[in-house]
Amino acid sequence: MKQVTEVKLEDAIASFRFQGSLVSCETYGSGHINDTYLLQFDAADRYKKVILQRINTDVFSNPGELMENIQKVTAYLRERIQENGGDPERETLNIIPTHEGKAYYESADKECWRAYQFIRNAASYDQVEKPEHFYESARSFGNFQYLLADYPAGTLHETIMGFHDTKARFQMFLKAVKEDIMGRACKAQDEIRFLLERKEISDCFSRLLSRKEIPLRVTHNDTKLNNIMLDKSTGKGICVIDLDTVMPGLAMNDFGDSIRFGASTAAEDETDLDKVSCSMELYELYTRGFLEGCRGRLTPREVELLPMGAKVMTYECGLRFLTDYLQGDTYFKIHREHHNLERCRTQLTLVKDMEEKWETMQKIVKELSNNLEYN
Ligand code: ADP
Ligand code: GN1
Ligand code: MG
Repeated sequence: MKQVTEVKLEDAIASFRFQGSLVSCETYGSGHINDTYLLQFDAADRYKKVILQRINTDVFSNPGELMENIQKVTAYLRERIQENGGDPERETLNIIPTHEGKAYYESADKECWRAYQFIRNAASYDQVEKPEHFYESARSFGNFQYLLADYPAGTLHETIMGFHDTKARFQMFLKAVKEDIMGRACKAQDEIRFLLERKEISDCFSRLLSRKEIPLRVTHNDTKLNNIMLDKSTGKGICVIDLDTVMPGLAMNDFGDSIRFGASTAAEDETDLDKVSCSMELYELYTRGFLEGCRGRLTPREVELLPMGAKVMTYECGLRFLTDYLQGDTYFKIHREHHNLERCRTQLTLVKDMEEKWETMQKIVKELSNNLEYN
């Protein structure tokens, strides 16, 4: 992606129906994909703070379809939230239109921008600071499944083809190793071997899908802890954000991606691997919250496969970080030279740890699902 210049930013800001005059504009958040800005206006109205994002069009090649998905899903969520007596201004994303009434702005040089109302008095976390936060994120992601359970998944666009097709990701990884365009494969021999030895993890869900043992649902597909806003006063999960990857997917992957990120005892890019493990306390807490949030909408087979979702998503993320490292860091934003290799290493450490804790992980899901009144 090209750099955002001040001129581009000003042009984007001038294109939306913001009210008041701009007081400040700063880069915001720690996402790996889009460029996010927090804007402040001095108007005494509800758009006082605004989130402005440049959509990464290298990653999302069809921003029109992407925003159509987000418009449809947020409109649907708005109705469900209202029916349940909630506050749609805080409990789902609210798009601020352009002056022309469009959901996003496309500049002359084809850069795409969108804006959301800022969710007040809420925070997102890059790591679990309090276990309750993780539990709350689980309830919110589970509730997201619950609210969207009857949404016709086939009507949504696939914003990234084969996003969680782990089998296809494995093939891309093999290609990257073979081509080794940066000459970096020699630095990642152990990691490459680790992934090759566990190829069967990459096949698991595609096999079950083809046998129709598991359903395709509307899923979030990027269920990192920092994609949930928690109320600063009550600590309650209020809103699921970062809806770019909402599309047909697997419930186990939504569960699994949260575990991969949030149940880890260390940051995704921790370099001291002794600090990295999958906390069974956090895993149990998340499982409880997720099952409660889903309120019985998962099939018994899906519930049984939740631990597998954690392993698959962690393995897949390791594959993706390493593939990007081998291909010259063109996908994930990096902040130091071997960042993607370091990220890959934490993921593989987690996979190994999950293998060692496998029986416990299965037991926890079994016991909680037997005990919960919904399952
Ligand atoms: P990315 O795809 O790069 O991860 P996100 O959409 O997750 O981008 O946004 C990055 C961060 O910006 C989030 O983690 C969150 O802290 C903040 N953020 C995003 N949308 C909102 C919003 N509507 N209100 C308040 N904060 C937001
Ligand atoms: C990216 O955008 P962000 O930072 O929430 C990525 C996820 C990865 C994650 C790893 C669209 O998420 O798939 O799991 O980084 N999003 C996309 O941290 O590729
Ligand atoms: Mg995000």
